[in-house]
Amino acid sequence: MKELTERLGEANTAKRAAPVVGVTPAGRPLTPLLDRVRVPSDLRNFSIEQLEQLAAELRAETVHVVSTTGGHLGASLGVVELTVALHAVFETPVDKLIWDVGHQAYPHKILTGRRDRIRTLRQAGGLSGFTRRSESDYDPFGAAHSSTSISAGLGFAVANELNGHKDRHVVAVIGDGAMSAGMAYEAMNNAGARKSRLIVVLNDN
Ligand SMILES: Cc1ncc(C[n+]2csc(CCOP(=O)(O)OP(=O)(O)O)c2C)c(N)n1
Ligand SMILES: [Mg+2]
Repeated sequence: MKELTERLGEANTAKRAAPVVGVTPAGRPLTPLLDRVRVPSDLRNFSIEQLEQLAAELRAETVHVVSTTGGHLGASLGVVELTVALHAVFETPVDKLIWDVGHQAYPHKILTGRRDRIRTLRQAGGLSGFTRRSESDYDPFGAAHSSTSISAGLGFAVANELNGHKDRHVVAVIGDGAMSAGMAYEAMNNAGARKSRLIVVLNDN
């Protein structure tokens, strides 16, 4: 994980042209790298350049999907690179990744075995517009209500402590809006007092 983190740091400072995504005559994005990813372990040996290209394809696919289903487009677009990076660095689903609310999880769903059903998003009988435990092992916590991710993550972190899983990670991703709620502060207080092994990403968009 350390090595990849360093490589991601280098990528941040590298000056390269933004990746370009082609389209088919029917207007569908051309996604050669995304087509190779069914689950996150498929992208973990990609180079930084490939991960950047993958993110561009994932963004194009998300826009194409939401243009037919509707839904929380902006929140998902804002976490495309973050989604790729988290799944590349952490060993999901053993490491737990918790999206606050879950309305920004469309790219996460595309990368976690649900791309074949992604055009059923928010349709009757289709994929949920939020994370949902019954849908995937990669959704450890279902929400739709905001500001619960830190306390949920703390629950997983304490479970790891009790089970002796010292090397497992728990990551909660929470937005600036969700972070303004009392529940999030209560959870931070609780996690801080316990000195729990928990990573919280503030998505200050
Ligand atoms: C308890 C609760 N109140 C209100 C909502 C409606 N809601 C859904 S997303 C959202 C905004 C979240 O903003 P932020 O956390 O900054 O995430 P962003 O969309 O900016 O990524 C709100 C208020 C909700 N899901 N749950
Ligand atoms: Mg926000």
